[in-house]
Amino acid sequence: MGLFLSRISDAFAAFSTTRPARILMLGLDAAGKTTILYKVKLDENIQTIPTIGFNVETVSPCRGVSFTVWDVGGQEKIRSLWHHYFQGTEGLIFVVDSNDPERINEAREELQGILKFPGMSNVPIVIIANKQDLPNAMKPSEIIDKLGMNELRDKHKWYVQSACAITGDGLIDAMLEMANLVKQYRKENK
Ligand SMILES: Nc1nc2c(ncn2[C@@H]2O[C@H](COP(=O)(O)OP(=O)(O)OP(=O)(O)O)[C@@H](O)[C@H]2O)c(=O)[nH]1
Ligand SMILES: [Mg+2]
Repeated sequence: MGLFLSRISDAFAAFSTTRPARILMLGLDAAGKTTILYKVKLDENIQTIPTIGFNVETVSPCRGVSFTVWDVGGQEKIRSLWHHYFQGTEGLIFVVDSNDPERINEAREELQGILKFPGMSNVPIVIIANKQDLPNAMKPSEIIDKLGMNELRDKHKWYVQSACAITGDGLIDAMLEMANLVKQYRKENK
């Protein structure tokens, strides 16, 4: 079986008989979270406005996989509300604007802050390195380094996926990777 097919069938086995996984999608304002949510849900590019509260949608990125994705606004003044969404989270999608090197340290601090909360201390993480269509976008390897991902290896399974929410490139791969990580997380935390 090809790698792609085997990943899909693993994901299928994880969710076909179980409840949707609760996935929390966070990241700095304008990283592209809401654009990603509706591209995956509707395969449409919607005109977004900054999210003040949250959006929640059930998405099925492939047959047999079902996620309840919570997309919470990332503006600085409302990041203090993020923790209200942590309980029961089985996977964190952290979206980064790869074209915003000035704020990559801020993204790192926010990510590290999230992971300090007890309920989030071992959740699997998929980093979406978004906006790869822009010419100066940082490459995934640079983002791994700047976010300090290698220091998280003891506690978290993680994966970094480059993506463009406008075309949809990389989004399904990110969701399938999340499905596989959630499957392992559920097994280990039964
Ligand atoms: N060029 C490019 N622009 C993108 C991409 N993804 C999102 N955008 C744009 O980035 C802007 C912000 O996107 P949103 O999806 O609203 O960002 P958000 O993370 O939900 O922001 P908050 O709700 O404030 O937390 C919008 O103008 C999007 O069209 C991408 O991959 N490439
Ligand atoms: Mg938003």
